[in-house]
Amino acid sequence: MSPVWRCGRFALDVSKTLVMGVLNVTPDSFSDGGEFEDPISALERGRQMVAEGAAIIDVGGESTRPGSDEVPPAEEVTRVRPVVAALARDYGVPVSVDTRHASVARAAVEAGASIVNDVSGFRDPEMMQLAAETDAGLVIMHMLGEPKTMQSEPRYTDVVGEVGEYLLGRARELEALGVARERICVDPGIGFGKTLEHNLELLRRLPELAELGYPVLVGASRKSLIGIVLAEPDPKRRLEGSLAIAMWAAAHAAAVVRVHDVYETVRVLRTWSAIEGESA
Ligand code: HH2
Repeated sequence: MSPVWRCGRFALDVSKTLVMGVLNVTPDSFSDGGEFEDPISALERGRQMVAEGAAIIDVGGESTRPGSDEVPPAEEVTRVRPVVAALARDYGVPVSVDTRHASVARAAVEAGASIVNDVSGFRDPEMMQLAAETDAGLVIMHMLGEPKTMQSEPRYTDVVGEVGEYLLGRARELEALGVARERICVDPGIGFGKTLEHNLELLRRLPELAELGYPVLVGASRKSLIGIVLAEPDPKRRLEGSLAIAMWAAAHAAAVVRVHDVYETVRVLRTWSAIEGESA
């Protein structure tokens, strides 16, 4: 039987890597801030990503780039709710809400979101409670500290071991609250309180995270680790690095890749999948 990630009314087949398209309805996201801030351009971008082959659309109303300030939850709700509602109603793909705030997650799920993607890894008890009360899919992401300060000298003894332990611990806590195991997906949080070497090691040893027994999501698209490797300061010029990581992740057991450049990623993964011998 194919592995499944249960997200509300959707049962996603994660035997083949799925593409999650990023839709930031923010003025200040690190690579697409301000581009999709108004609901009309956000919906058009959502429609385009679905047409390009995105299996999930991830809507975010707060930038969590290094150094960012927290957005008041009421403002975040105003940004994400209309976009989540329209995408969920019109496009037939699961919509995910990228938030650290329980009130935002609740409003989004009520508006039709099928996934709660929490970059703070369900560290807020209210988020845990919300997870238990809904049937949404859940992304538990690892982040060391807070966006404001997470990149100031992050330290680990064994980054893969520590990240894996955190993710497993949180998954077990959610399960103890009654969350079905099949609803949980884990994410090492590339760039969230990690140096270049930490990020590369997490990618290199991705199969160890897959061995935790949950689908693994990788979000490295346009991130600064690529900027360092390619000496490319402009996030929009990091496509090749983003594609290389998406392909690496797909080849090393990632269930989902979270990307800005859906069209190119889908085509790379389709080609990869043809080599593997599956129907693309
Ligand atoms: N990365 C970002 C935001 N949300 N969610 C998951 N699960 N994994 C990630 O790696 C991840 C995430 C940061 O990227 P982006 O949304 O493009 O930028 P910003 O936080 O500036 O809006």
